[in-house]
Amino acid sequence: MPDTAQLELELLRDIAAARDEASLEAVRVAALGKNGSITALLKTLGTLQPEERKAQGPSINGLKDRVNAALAARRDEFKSATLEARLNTEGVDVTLPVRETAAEIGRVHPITQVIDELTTIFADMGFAVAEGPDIETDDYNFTKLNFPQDHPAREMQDTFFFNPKPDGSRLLLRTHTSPVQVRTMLSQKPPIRVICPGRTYRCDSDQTHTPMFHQVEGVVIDKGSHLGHLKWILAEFCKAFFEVDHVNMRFRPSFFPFTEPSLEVDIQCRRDKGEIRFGEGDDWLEILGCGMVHPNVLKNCGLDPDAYQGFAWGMGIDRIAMLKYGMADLRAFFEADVRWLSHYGFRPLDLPTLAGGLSS
Ligand code: 2U9
Repeated sequence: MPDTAQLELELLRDIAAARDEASLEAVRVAALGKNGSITALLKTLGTLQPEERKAQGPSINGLKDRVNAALAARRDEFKSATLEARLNTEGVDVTLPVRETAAEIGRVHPITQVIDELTTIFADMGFAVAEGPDIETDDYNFTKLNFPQDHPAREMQDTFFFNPKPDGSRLLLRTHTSPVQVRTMLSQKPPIRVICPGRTYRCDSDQTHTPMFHQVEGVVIDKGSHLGHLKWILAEFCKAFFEVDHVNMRFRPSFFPFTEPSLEVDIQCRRDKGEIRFGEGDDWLEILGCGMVHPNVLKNCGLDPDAYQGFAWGMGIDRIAMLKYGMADLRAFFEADVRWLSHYGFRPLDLPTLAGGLSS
């Protein structure tokens, strides 16, 4: 009869002496592995007579169970010690500032911000936003807008044309967002109140012009719309956009093929050490053009000029963004410099609202 009690004593002592998981595993293999001491005893059971097996079986199996239990208990002790060590060394300083997530680090480009601000202001006055393609036909960009065939804007040096098609017609990159209003007037019945912000393109590049720039235009078509409505809308827009209680505006006669009469609008301002203040001062700053929609344009867009009249205006988004937020060079808008964007950009979660402030 094997001395299981002595073997158990030795194994329990080796288990208690194991200092880490690796040495504990060595004890397990020596006892319960393929050539282990307990495995060897279990193998002898099969060779014994039934009576002997009955006597030795419980003692050897009991030894195996107790050694397995001791191994598991020692393993748990190692796990607890490892956890304890980590808890002692890996402290969390809850006083550290919270790390910003990607959505908080990102910045909204000033042009996107200004488009959001414009949309908020005009939506409050009942305007919808209309969009259209950047690539346009000559007809929608020029002809329907009453540009004569020999108008200089139709020249290659002013407009980006695509190669002519076999029938001689040429597509182009829209030079203003006006074709969007043409499409709106052709597809909707008056009353119409839309603004059209978007990208526009002209062959021009210097400190104050880029070949791609942004415009917002607006149009109102109804039976009784007149210049008085236009003046009120523009004054309300300027006050809301420049976040001042009062603005003085000056309307000067001008000429555009698509409006008659046509006007250019200046707002009063004071230039003070590189800063501009609106609603005060002796200076005037041109900010937009406008007018009554030309009867030919109404006709070209399927409307009877004797029944309907409308007014429209247009302004450069990049320019009013520079005025409001004090950027000196237009080209920086399109250089994708993250340092510039982190300085001039806006927090994505601070959405402009009239109640909460447009730019706060
Ligand atoms: C339709 C009828 C009329 C849009 C208008 C202007 C005056 C204007 C310029 C301002 C600065 C463009 O970015 S800029 O160079 N625009 O002065 N735009 S009225 O008139 C329209 C448009 C569409 C069907």
